[in-house]
Amino acid sequence: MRKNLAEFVEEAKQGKKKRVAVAASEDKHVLEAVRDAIKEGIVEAILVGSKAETERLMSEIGFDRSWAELLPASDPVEAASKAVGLIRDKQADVLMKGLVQTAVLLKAVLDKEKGLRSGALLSHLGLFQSPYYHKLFGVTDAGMNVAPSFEEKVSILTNAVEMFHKIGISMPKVAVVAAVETVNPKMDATVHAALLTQMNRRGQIKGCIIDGPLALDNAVSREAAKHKGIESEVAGDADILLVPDIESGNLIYKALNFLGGAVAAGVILGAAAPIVLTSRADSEQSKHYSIALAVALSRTPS
Ligand code: COD
Repeated sequence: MRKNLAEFVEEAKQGKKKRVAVAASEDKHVLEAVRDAIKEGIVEAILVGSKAETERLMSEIGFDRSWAELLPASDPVEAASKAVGLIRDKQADVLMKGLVQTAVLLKAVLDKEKGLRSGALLSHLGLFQSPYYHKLFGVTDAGMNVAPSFEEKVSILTNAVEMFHKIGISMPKVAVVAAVETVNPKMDATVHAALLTQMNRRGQIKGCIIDGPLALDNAVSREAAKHKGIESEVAGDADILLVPDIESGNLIYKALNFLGGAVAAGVILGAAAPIVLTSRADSEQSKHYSIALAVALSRTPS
């Protein structure tokens, strides 16, 4: 059971280097994270973006120009398209978001002809390390699917469970979180949670243990669950929190980072290659861990 995201860095050091293509590389935190990953021997990098600004930032942070390949792009849209192209042409293994809006990068990824669709729904997962929890846990989807339908939640959950299998958790516990822990027909999130739980019990969704609806406190604290009289294998020991929508997910994500002393690695799952997707405000450390996680995932293709 992993407790620290740094374990992915140590593991990545043991294997073969992967190539990262950065879309819109003119971002200081992103360049610092890539610089560190290069120094550690985890990755090689192709930096796609404004050449002048990327070179200026590289010299500011002690990132030797000879350590990475630079591919000029005139704006973030072109940078996203070129970086995606590098993955499609198998010149890179991992895509990373730089100074480009999430939606712009994701549109390039979803492009029907030139994108990285695999047939699956793409979704975001933030893998968190919190000082108040006994193991790493995932929050999904806090970054891509805005208001997922029930069917889309099944796909988001499947992506997350497959990712946990890849990182060595064979039977992850999934808490489908909502505002309350009882089913209220007026709250779709609670109805969806109950359906997912029953589908899991009947063997329609395998490879994980699902319980929900659970309020966030019941999902992460056995005491809180006991207090409410909830008997659940998942309560207090969840590996994955499946959230109702991007708003609730993003609020959990930011609250953990800015008020909860947590750090996260963020990736998009379900595409032809892992995509490092952290928010601009995330720390250099978070971007660094995200690269290491993406490297781990690219070593174990589905
Ligand atoms: N997986 C696979 N295919 C998808 C997905 C997905 N998650 N989302 C859309 N598609 C396909 C659709 O089936 C369709 O064929 C095509 O892509 C376009 O679909 P639209 O019109 O619904 O999607 P877009 O291009 O308008 O928007 C897709 C985004 C991912 C850009 C959009 O959902 C978005 O802006 N998400 C939020 C991103 C964001 O701002 N995150 C920051 C929060 S931190």
